[in-house]
Amino acid sequence: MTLVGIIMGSTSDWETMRHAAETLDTLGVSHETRVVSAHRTPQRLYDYATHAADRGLKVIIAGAGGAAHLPGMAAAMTHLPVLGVPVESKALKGMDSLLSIAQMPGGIPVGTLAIGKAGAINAGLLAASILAIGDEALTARLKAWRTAQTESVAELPA
Ligand code: RP5
Repeated sequence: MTLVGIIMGSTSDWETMRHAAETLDTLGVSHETRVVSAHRTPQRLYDYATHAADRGLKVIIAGAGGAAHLPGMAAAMTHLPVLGVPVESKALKGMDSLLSIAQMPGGIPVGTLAIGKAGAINAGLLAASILAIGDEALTARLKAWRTAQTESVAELPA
């Protein structure tokens, strides 16, 4: 069963959002990817968000750049946790995306990550942490990933 849905507003977001997918691949978490634009394909967004839980998805990762209402609109239509990734926009370097995704009025939360690649990687890690609550094997893989990261840090700068 697919556990994580990764949605994004445009194919141009994939260069950022692929890091969420690759992180989930590394941790052995099943996921799917879809281009779902809030303003260009609103019906696709409605169908995806309203059926996500019924289809067995547990977490949604939503990335968007310009007009970054996608994560908030998805969150409005599902009770599943939605993790938002602000994609770096051309005009404002992603600050507009960050503020739009983070500043949800109280009532509909979007767990907002950092702008760009770091945010996409952390969205994958956070989705895995959420799923690991009920999954001992995934917990072990997540801990091993962190141990490997720790061991990869050199003691000397050069
Ligand atoms: C948003 O506008 C997308 O999330 C993307 O970040 C941005 C630009 O989209 P394209 O014009 O590259 O399709 O909807």
